[in-house]
Amino acid sequence: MKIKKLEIYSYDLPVKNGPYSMANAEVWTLDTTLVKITTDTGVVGWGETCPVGPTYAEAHAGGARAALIEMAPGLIGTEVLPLKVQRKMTSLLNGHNYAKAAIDIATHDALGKYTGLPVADLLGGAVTDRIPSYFATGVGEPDEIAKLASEKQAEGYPRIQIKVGGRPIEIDIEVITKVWEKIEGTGMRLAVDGNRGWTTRDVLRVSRELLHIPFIIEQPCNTVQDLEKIRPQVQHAIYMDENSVDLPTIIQAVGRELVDGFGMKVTRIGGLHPMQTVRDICEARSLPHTCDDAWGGDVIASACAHIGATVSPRLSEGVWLAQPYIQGHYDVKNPVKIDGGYISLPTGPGLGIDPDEAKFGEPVAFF
Ligand code: 0XW
Ligand code: MG
Repeated sequence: MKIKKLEIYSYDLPVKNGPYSMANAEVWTLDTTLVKITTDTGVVGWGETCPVGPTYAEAHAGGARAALIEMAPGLIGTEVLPLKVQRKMTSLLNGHNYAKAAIDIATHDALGKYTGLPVADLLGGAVTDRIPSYFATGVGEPDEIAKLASEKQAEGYPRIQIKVGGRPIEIDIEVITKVWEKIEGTGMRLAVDGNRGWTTRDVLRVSRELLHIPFIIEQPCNTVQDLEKIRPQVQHAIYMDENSVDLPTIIQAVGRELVDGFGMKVTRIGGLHPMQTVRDICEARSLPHTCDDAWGGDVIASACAHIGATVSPRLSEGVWLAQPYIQGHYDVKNPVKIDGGYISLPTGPGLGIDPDEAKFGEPVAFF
């Protein structure tokens, strides 16, 4: 089975109750990019990539489409097999993993539909059909975030991630303290995510003053060098998120014991094929990790659910979906959503969803 046609769509995803704020980014609306590949067998596959605005990572929506347009002509005729498609993409464009992810996801979807297998089976096999999620708050006032934490705990979420950074550190210390007062003893796990916004000085102070609270610190500072500097000085576990841009960086971080886990995004690493490698490296070293969306709709959400379902339960930090923050679904019959803090694995071959492509209008480019 070979790629016969490739269509690229741009779609404005409506964000509910915006803006969603992080230390270095505010999300009001989202420009997502969808890819549809049609094969010479008639089977189609869908992929998606949705950078969280232009300042969250080294990625933006226009860049995703430009990279896809660069690669598309060379991809026509490629066999619909994940490794072959990845190697072909490498031969056509250096870097731009977040754009390559959309093609990789569409490849898995088409291959699953062709073989009759769910994507989770192509990735080694699901260990659950009820995947834990986690709720991520925005940067907010301490009382407001503590109330939200209580509500999400009552809803059934096994984990909460609170956002910090970009404001006086005293407020961040207060928010962590107040959230813990609400969830202590409930079993809900706590992650504190700086999204690169803290200085190393801030991390040292937070960890020292809140030694009694068992949270993990996610991507507190901007660079790998910052993580190296704080690592021997803090007692809290540290996860890498935005710095884990490619497999060599991850291999180095794991080998040098720089971090205790990862906040991982399927799109940042280049799709489900490299994400599988991340999962296996983490399993070999007993490192917990997430399998996240970088926002987006049902296509990327389903891709994250499928890989998330294959993660060993003791290492699964959950699958984050943008769904609680966005309006509507591409597949209204089988939407991918979080219910009581967990996601049901879509059933059926491939990604298990059937996007209503009328929503996306005319493609912005086709090959
Ligand atoms: C909570 N997330 C997975 C969603 C936002 O895009 C950022 C992110 C994170 O952990 O940084
Ligand atoms: Mg993060």
